[in-house]
Amino acid sequence: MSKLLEGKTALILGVANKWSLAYAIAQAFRREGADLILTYQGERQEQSVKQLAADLSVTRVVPCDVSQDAEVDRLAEMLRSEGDPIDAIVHSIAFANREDLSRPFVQTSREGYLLAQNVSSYSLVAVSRAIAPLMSKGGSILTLSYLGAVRVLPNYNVMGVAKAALESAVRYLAYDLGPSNIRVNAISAGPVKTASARGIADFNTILNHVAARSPLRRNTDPAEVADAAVFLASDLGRGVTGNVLYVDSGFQIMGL
Ligand code: IMJ
Repeated sequence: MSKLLEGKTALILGVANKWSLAYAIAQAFRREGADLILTYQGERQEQSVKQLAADLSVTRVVPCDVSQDAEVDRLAEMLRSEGDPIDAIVHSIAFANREDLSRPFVQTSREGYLLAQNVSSYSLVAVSRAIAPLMSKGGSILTLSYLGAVRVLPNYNVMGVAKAALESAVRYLAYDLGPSNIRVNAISAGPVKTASARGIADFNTILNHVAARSPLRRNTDPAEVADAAVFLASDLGRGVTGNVLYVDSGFQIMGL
């Protein structure tokens, strides 16, 4: 079978290290023949993301702090000047203050709430608005969510509210961009031990719980998330927009 993303160019935001879901997605997109552009946030990540890009034979690596409109605009301008249409965007970015992921949610400050919304939810709107004009052949925008958007998961707190807004933004963006044949979806991944899970209280307990109770009786492998991302970015996903696809060993269907 021919490669699913041959001839397509994808922008991937959120590769931080080799455990990142965005990195697994980048690997799968390369396997399927896509050209990639990776972004990183700040100088602290520059060298490590450039090394990962080299490992993927990706030459285009651009800084972009998605909380800064000017940086999002600069990214779009750079892509526009290269002239290549963009076919896919993968948004795999979230941030909340660490204290807000451990104290009771009711104690969330206005500042902490807005920070989580800004980086984890509004950034999808900002990136979509800036890059959609470059998706001249239509395209696929994908973001990453988590079950905490729709259920209460202890400690997920302000991130759950941000992911709820993110999933709603997926639907409104899908409606707005549908006439341009740009599809917008989320993958809600089961828990994976990435840098985003580091230091989260009882994370191993959560992994063990999912492995014991989910229909597939195991945890989510980043490669499974990545293959679903390939589907959504490819022509195979052409009828799917505004959706949240659970790639979670089936855990989400369980009551008790
Ligand atoms: C995060 C917090 C609490 C429970 C959690 C998570 N579970 C999972 C995560 C069960 C799977 C990871 N996740 C889905 C996230 O969206 C994490 C976001 C995040 C993580 C951190 C840690 C370091 C920090 N800020 C963060 N902001 C967002 O300082």
